[in-house]
Amino acid sequence: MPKPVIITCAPTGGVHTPTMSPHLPITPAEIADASLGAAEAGAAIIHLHARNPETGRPDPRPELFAEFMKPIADGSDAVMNVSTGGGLGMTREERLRAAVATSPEMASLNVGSLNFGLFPMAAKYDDWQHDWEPEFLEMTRDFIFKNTFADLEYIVKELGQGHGTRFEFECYDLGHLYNLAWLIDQGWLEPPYFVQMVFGILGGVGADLDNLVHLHTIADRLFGDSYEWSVLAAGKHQMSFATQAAMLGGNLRVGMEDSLYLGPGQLTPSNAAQVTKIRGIVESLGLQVATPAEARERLGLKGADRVTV
Ligand code: KMH
Ligand code: ZN
Repeated sequence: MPKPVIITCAPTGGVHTPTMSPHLPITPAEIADASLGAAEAGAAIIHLHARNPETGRPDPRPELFAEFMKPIADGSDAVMNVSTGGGLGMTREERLRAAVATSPEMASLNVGSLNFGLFPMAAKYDDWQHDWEPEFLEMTRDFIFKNTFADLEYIVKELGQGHGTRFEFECYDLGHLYNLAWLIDQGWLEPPYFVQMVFGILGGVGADLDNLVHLHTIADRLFGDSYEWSVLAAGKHQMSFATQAAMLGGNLRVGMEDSLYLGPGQLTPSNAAQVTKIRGIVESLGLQVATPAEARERLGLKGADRVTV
């Protein structure tokens, strides 16, 4: 029997900006509603970022996370996964603040440095809601998303060993799988490892099915049966890559962090709509969707009762 598919939903992220969609969750109340809707639709894991409620800019303040994590915990049993990627341009300390404050079951860990080019999106809009939006996107023309070995060691020790938090290892290219293997070799991590393969970021590996198959082959070789794998693809590739991951026996991530669309040219009205769509595809393939309890067991999570909300 194939394993049930673990759906992660990332409802807002730090990539898109408010001008791009009127449906992008911004305030803590909106992020809480979006998360609860996604959980209700079938997401077992919710990958969380915060935004400034007035401007929509990615914001590291733990008090903002607390404002949506409490209602999510009260209203669902979904696993909360706190981003340590934050918003491009934040310091390492800023990126870690919310996870250190909340001690979550899961946190993202970006397993290598890369160019992270958002600037092509700036050309698509000319009537911005906020001045920071085009500046933020243009800044990425000369920006490296820094995740050095020192950063990785720091985060793994601080959050993993310090808080019992387990990681969504975000791998944007083949070398990142080897970076993760190196971290494991140091004895700093315990299996199972949850590898999130990321396709279609300008600076990372392209959204090409051959790449997905190759990364999966190499991950199998490096991590054997000690890992669970999941796939996300940015923009128009989101649904097709999520579908391909499910067909190949993997897990998947959707959400407005990675795509604002439900179909070609159609802005998604909500995160729940994306989860509902991919759930329908998964079930039509004869596969089941994992519950949060199943995800917790398979990923070896410490339990929602050990999160500070
Ligand atoms: N939007 C993803 C491609 C993080 O939060 O740590 C990047 C991401 C990073 O999810
Ligand atoms: Zn994220």
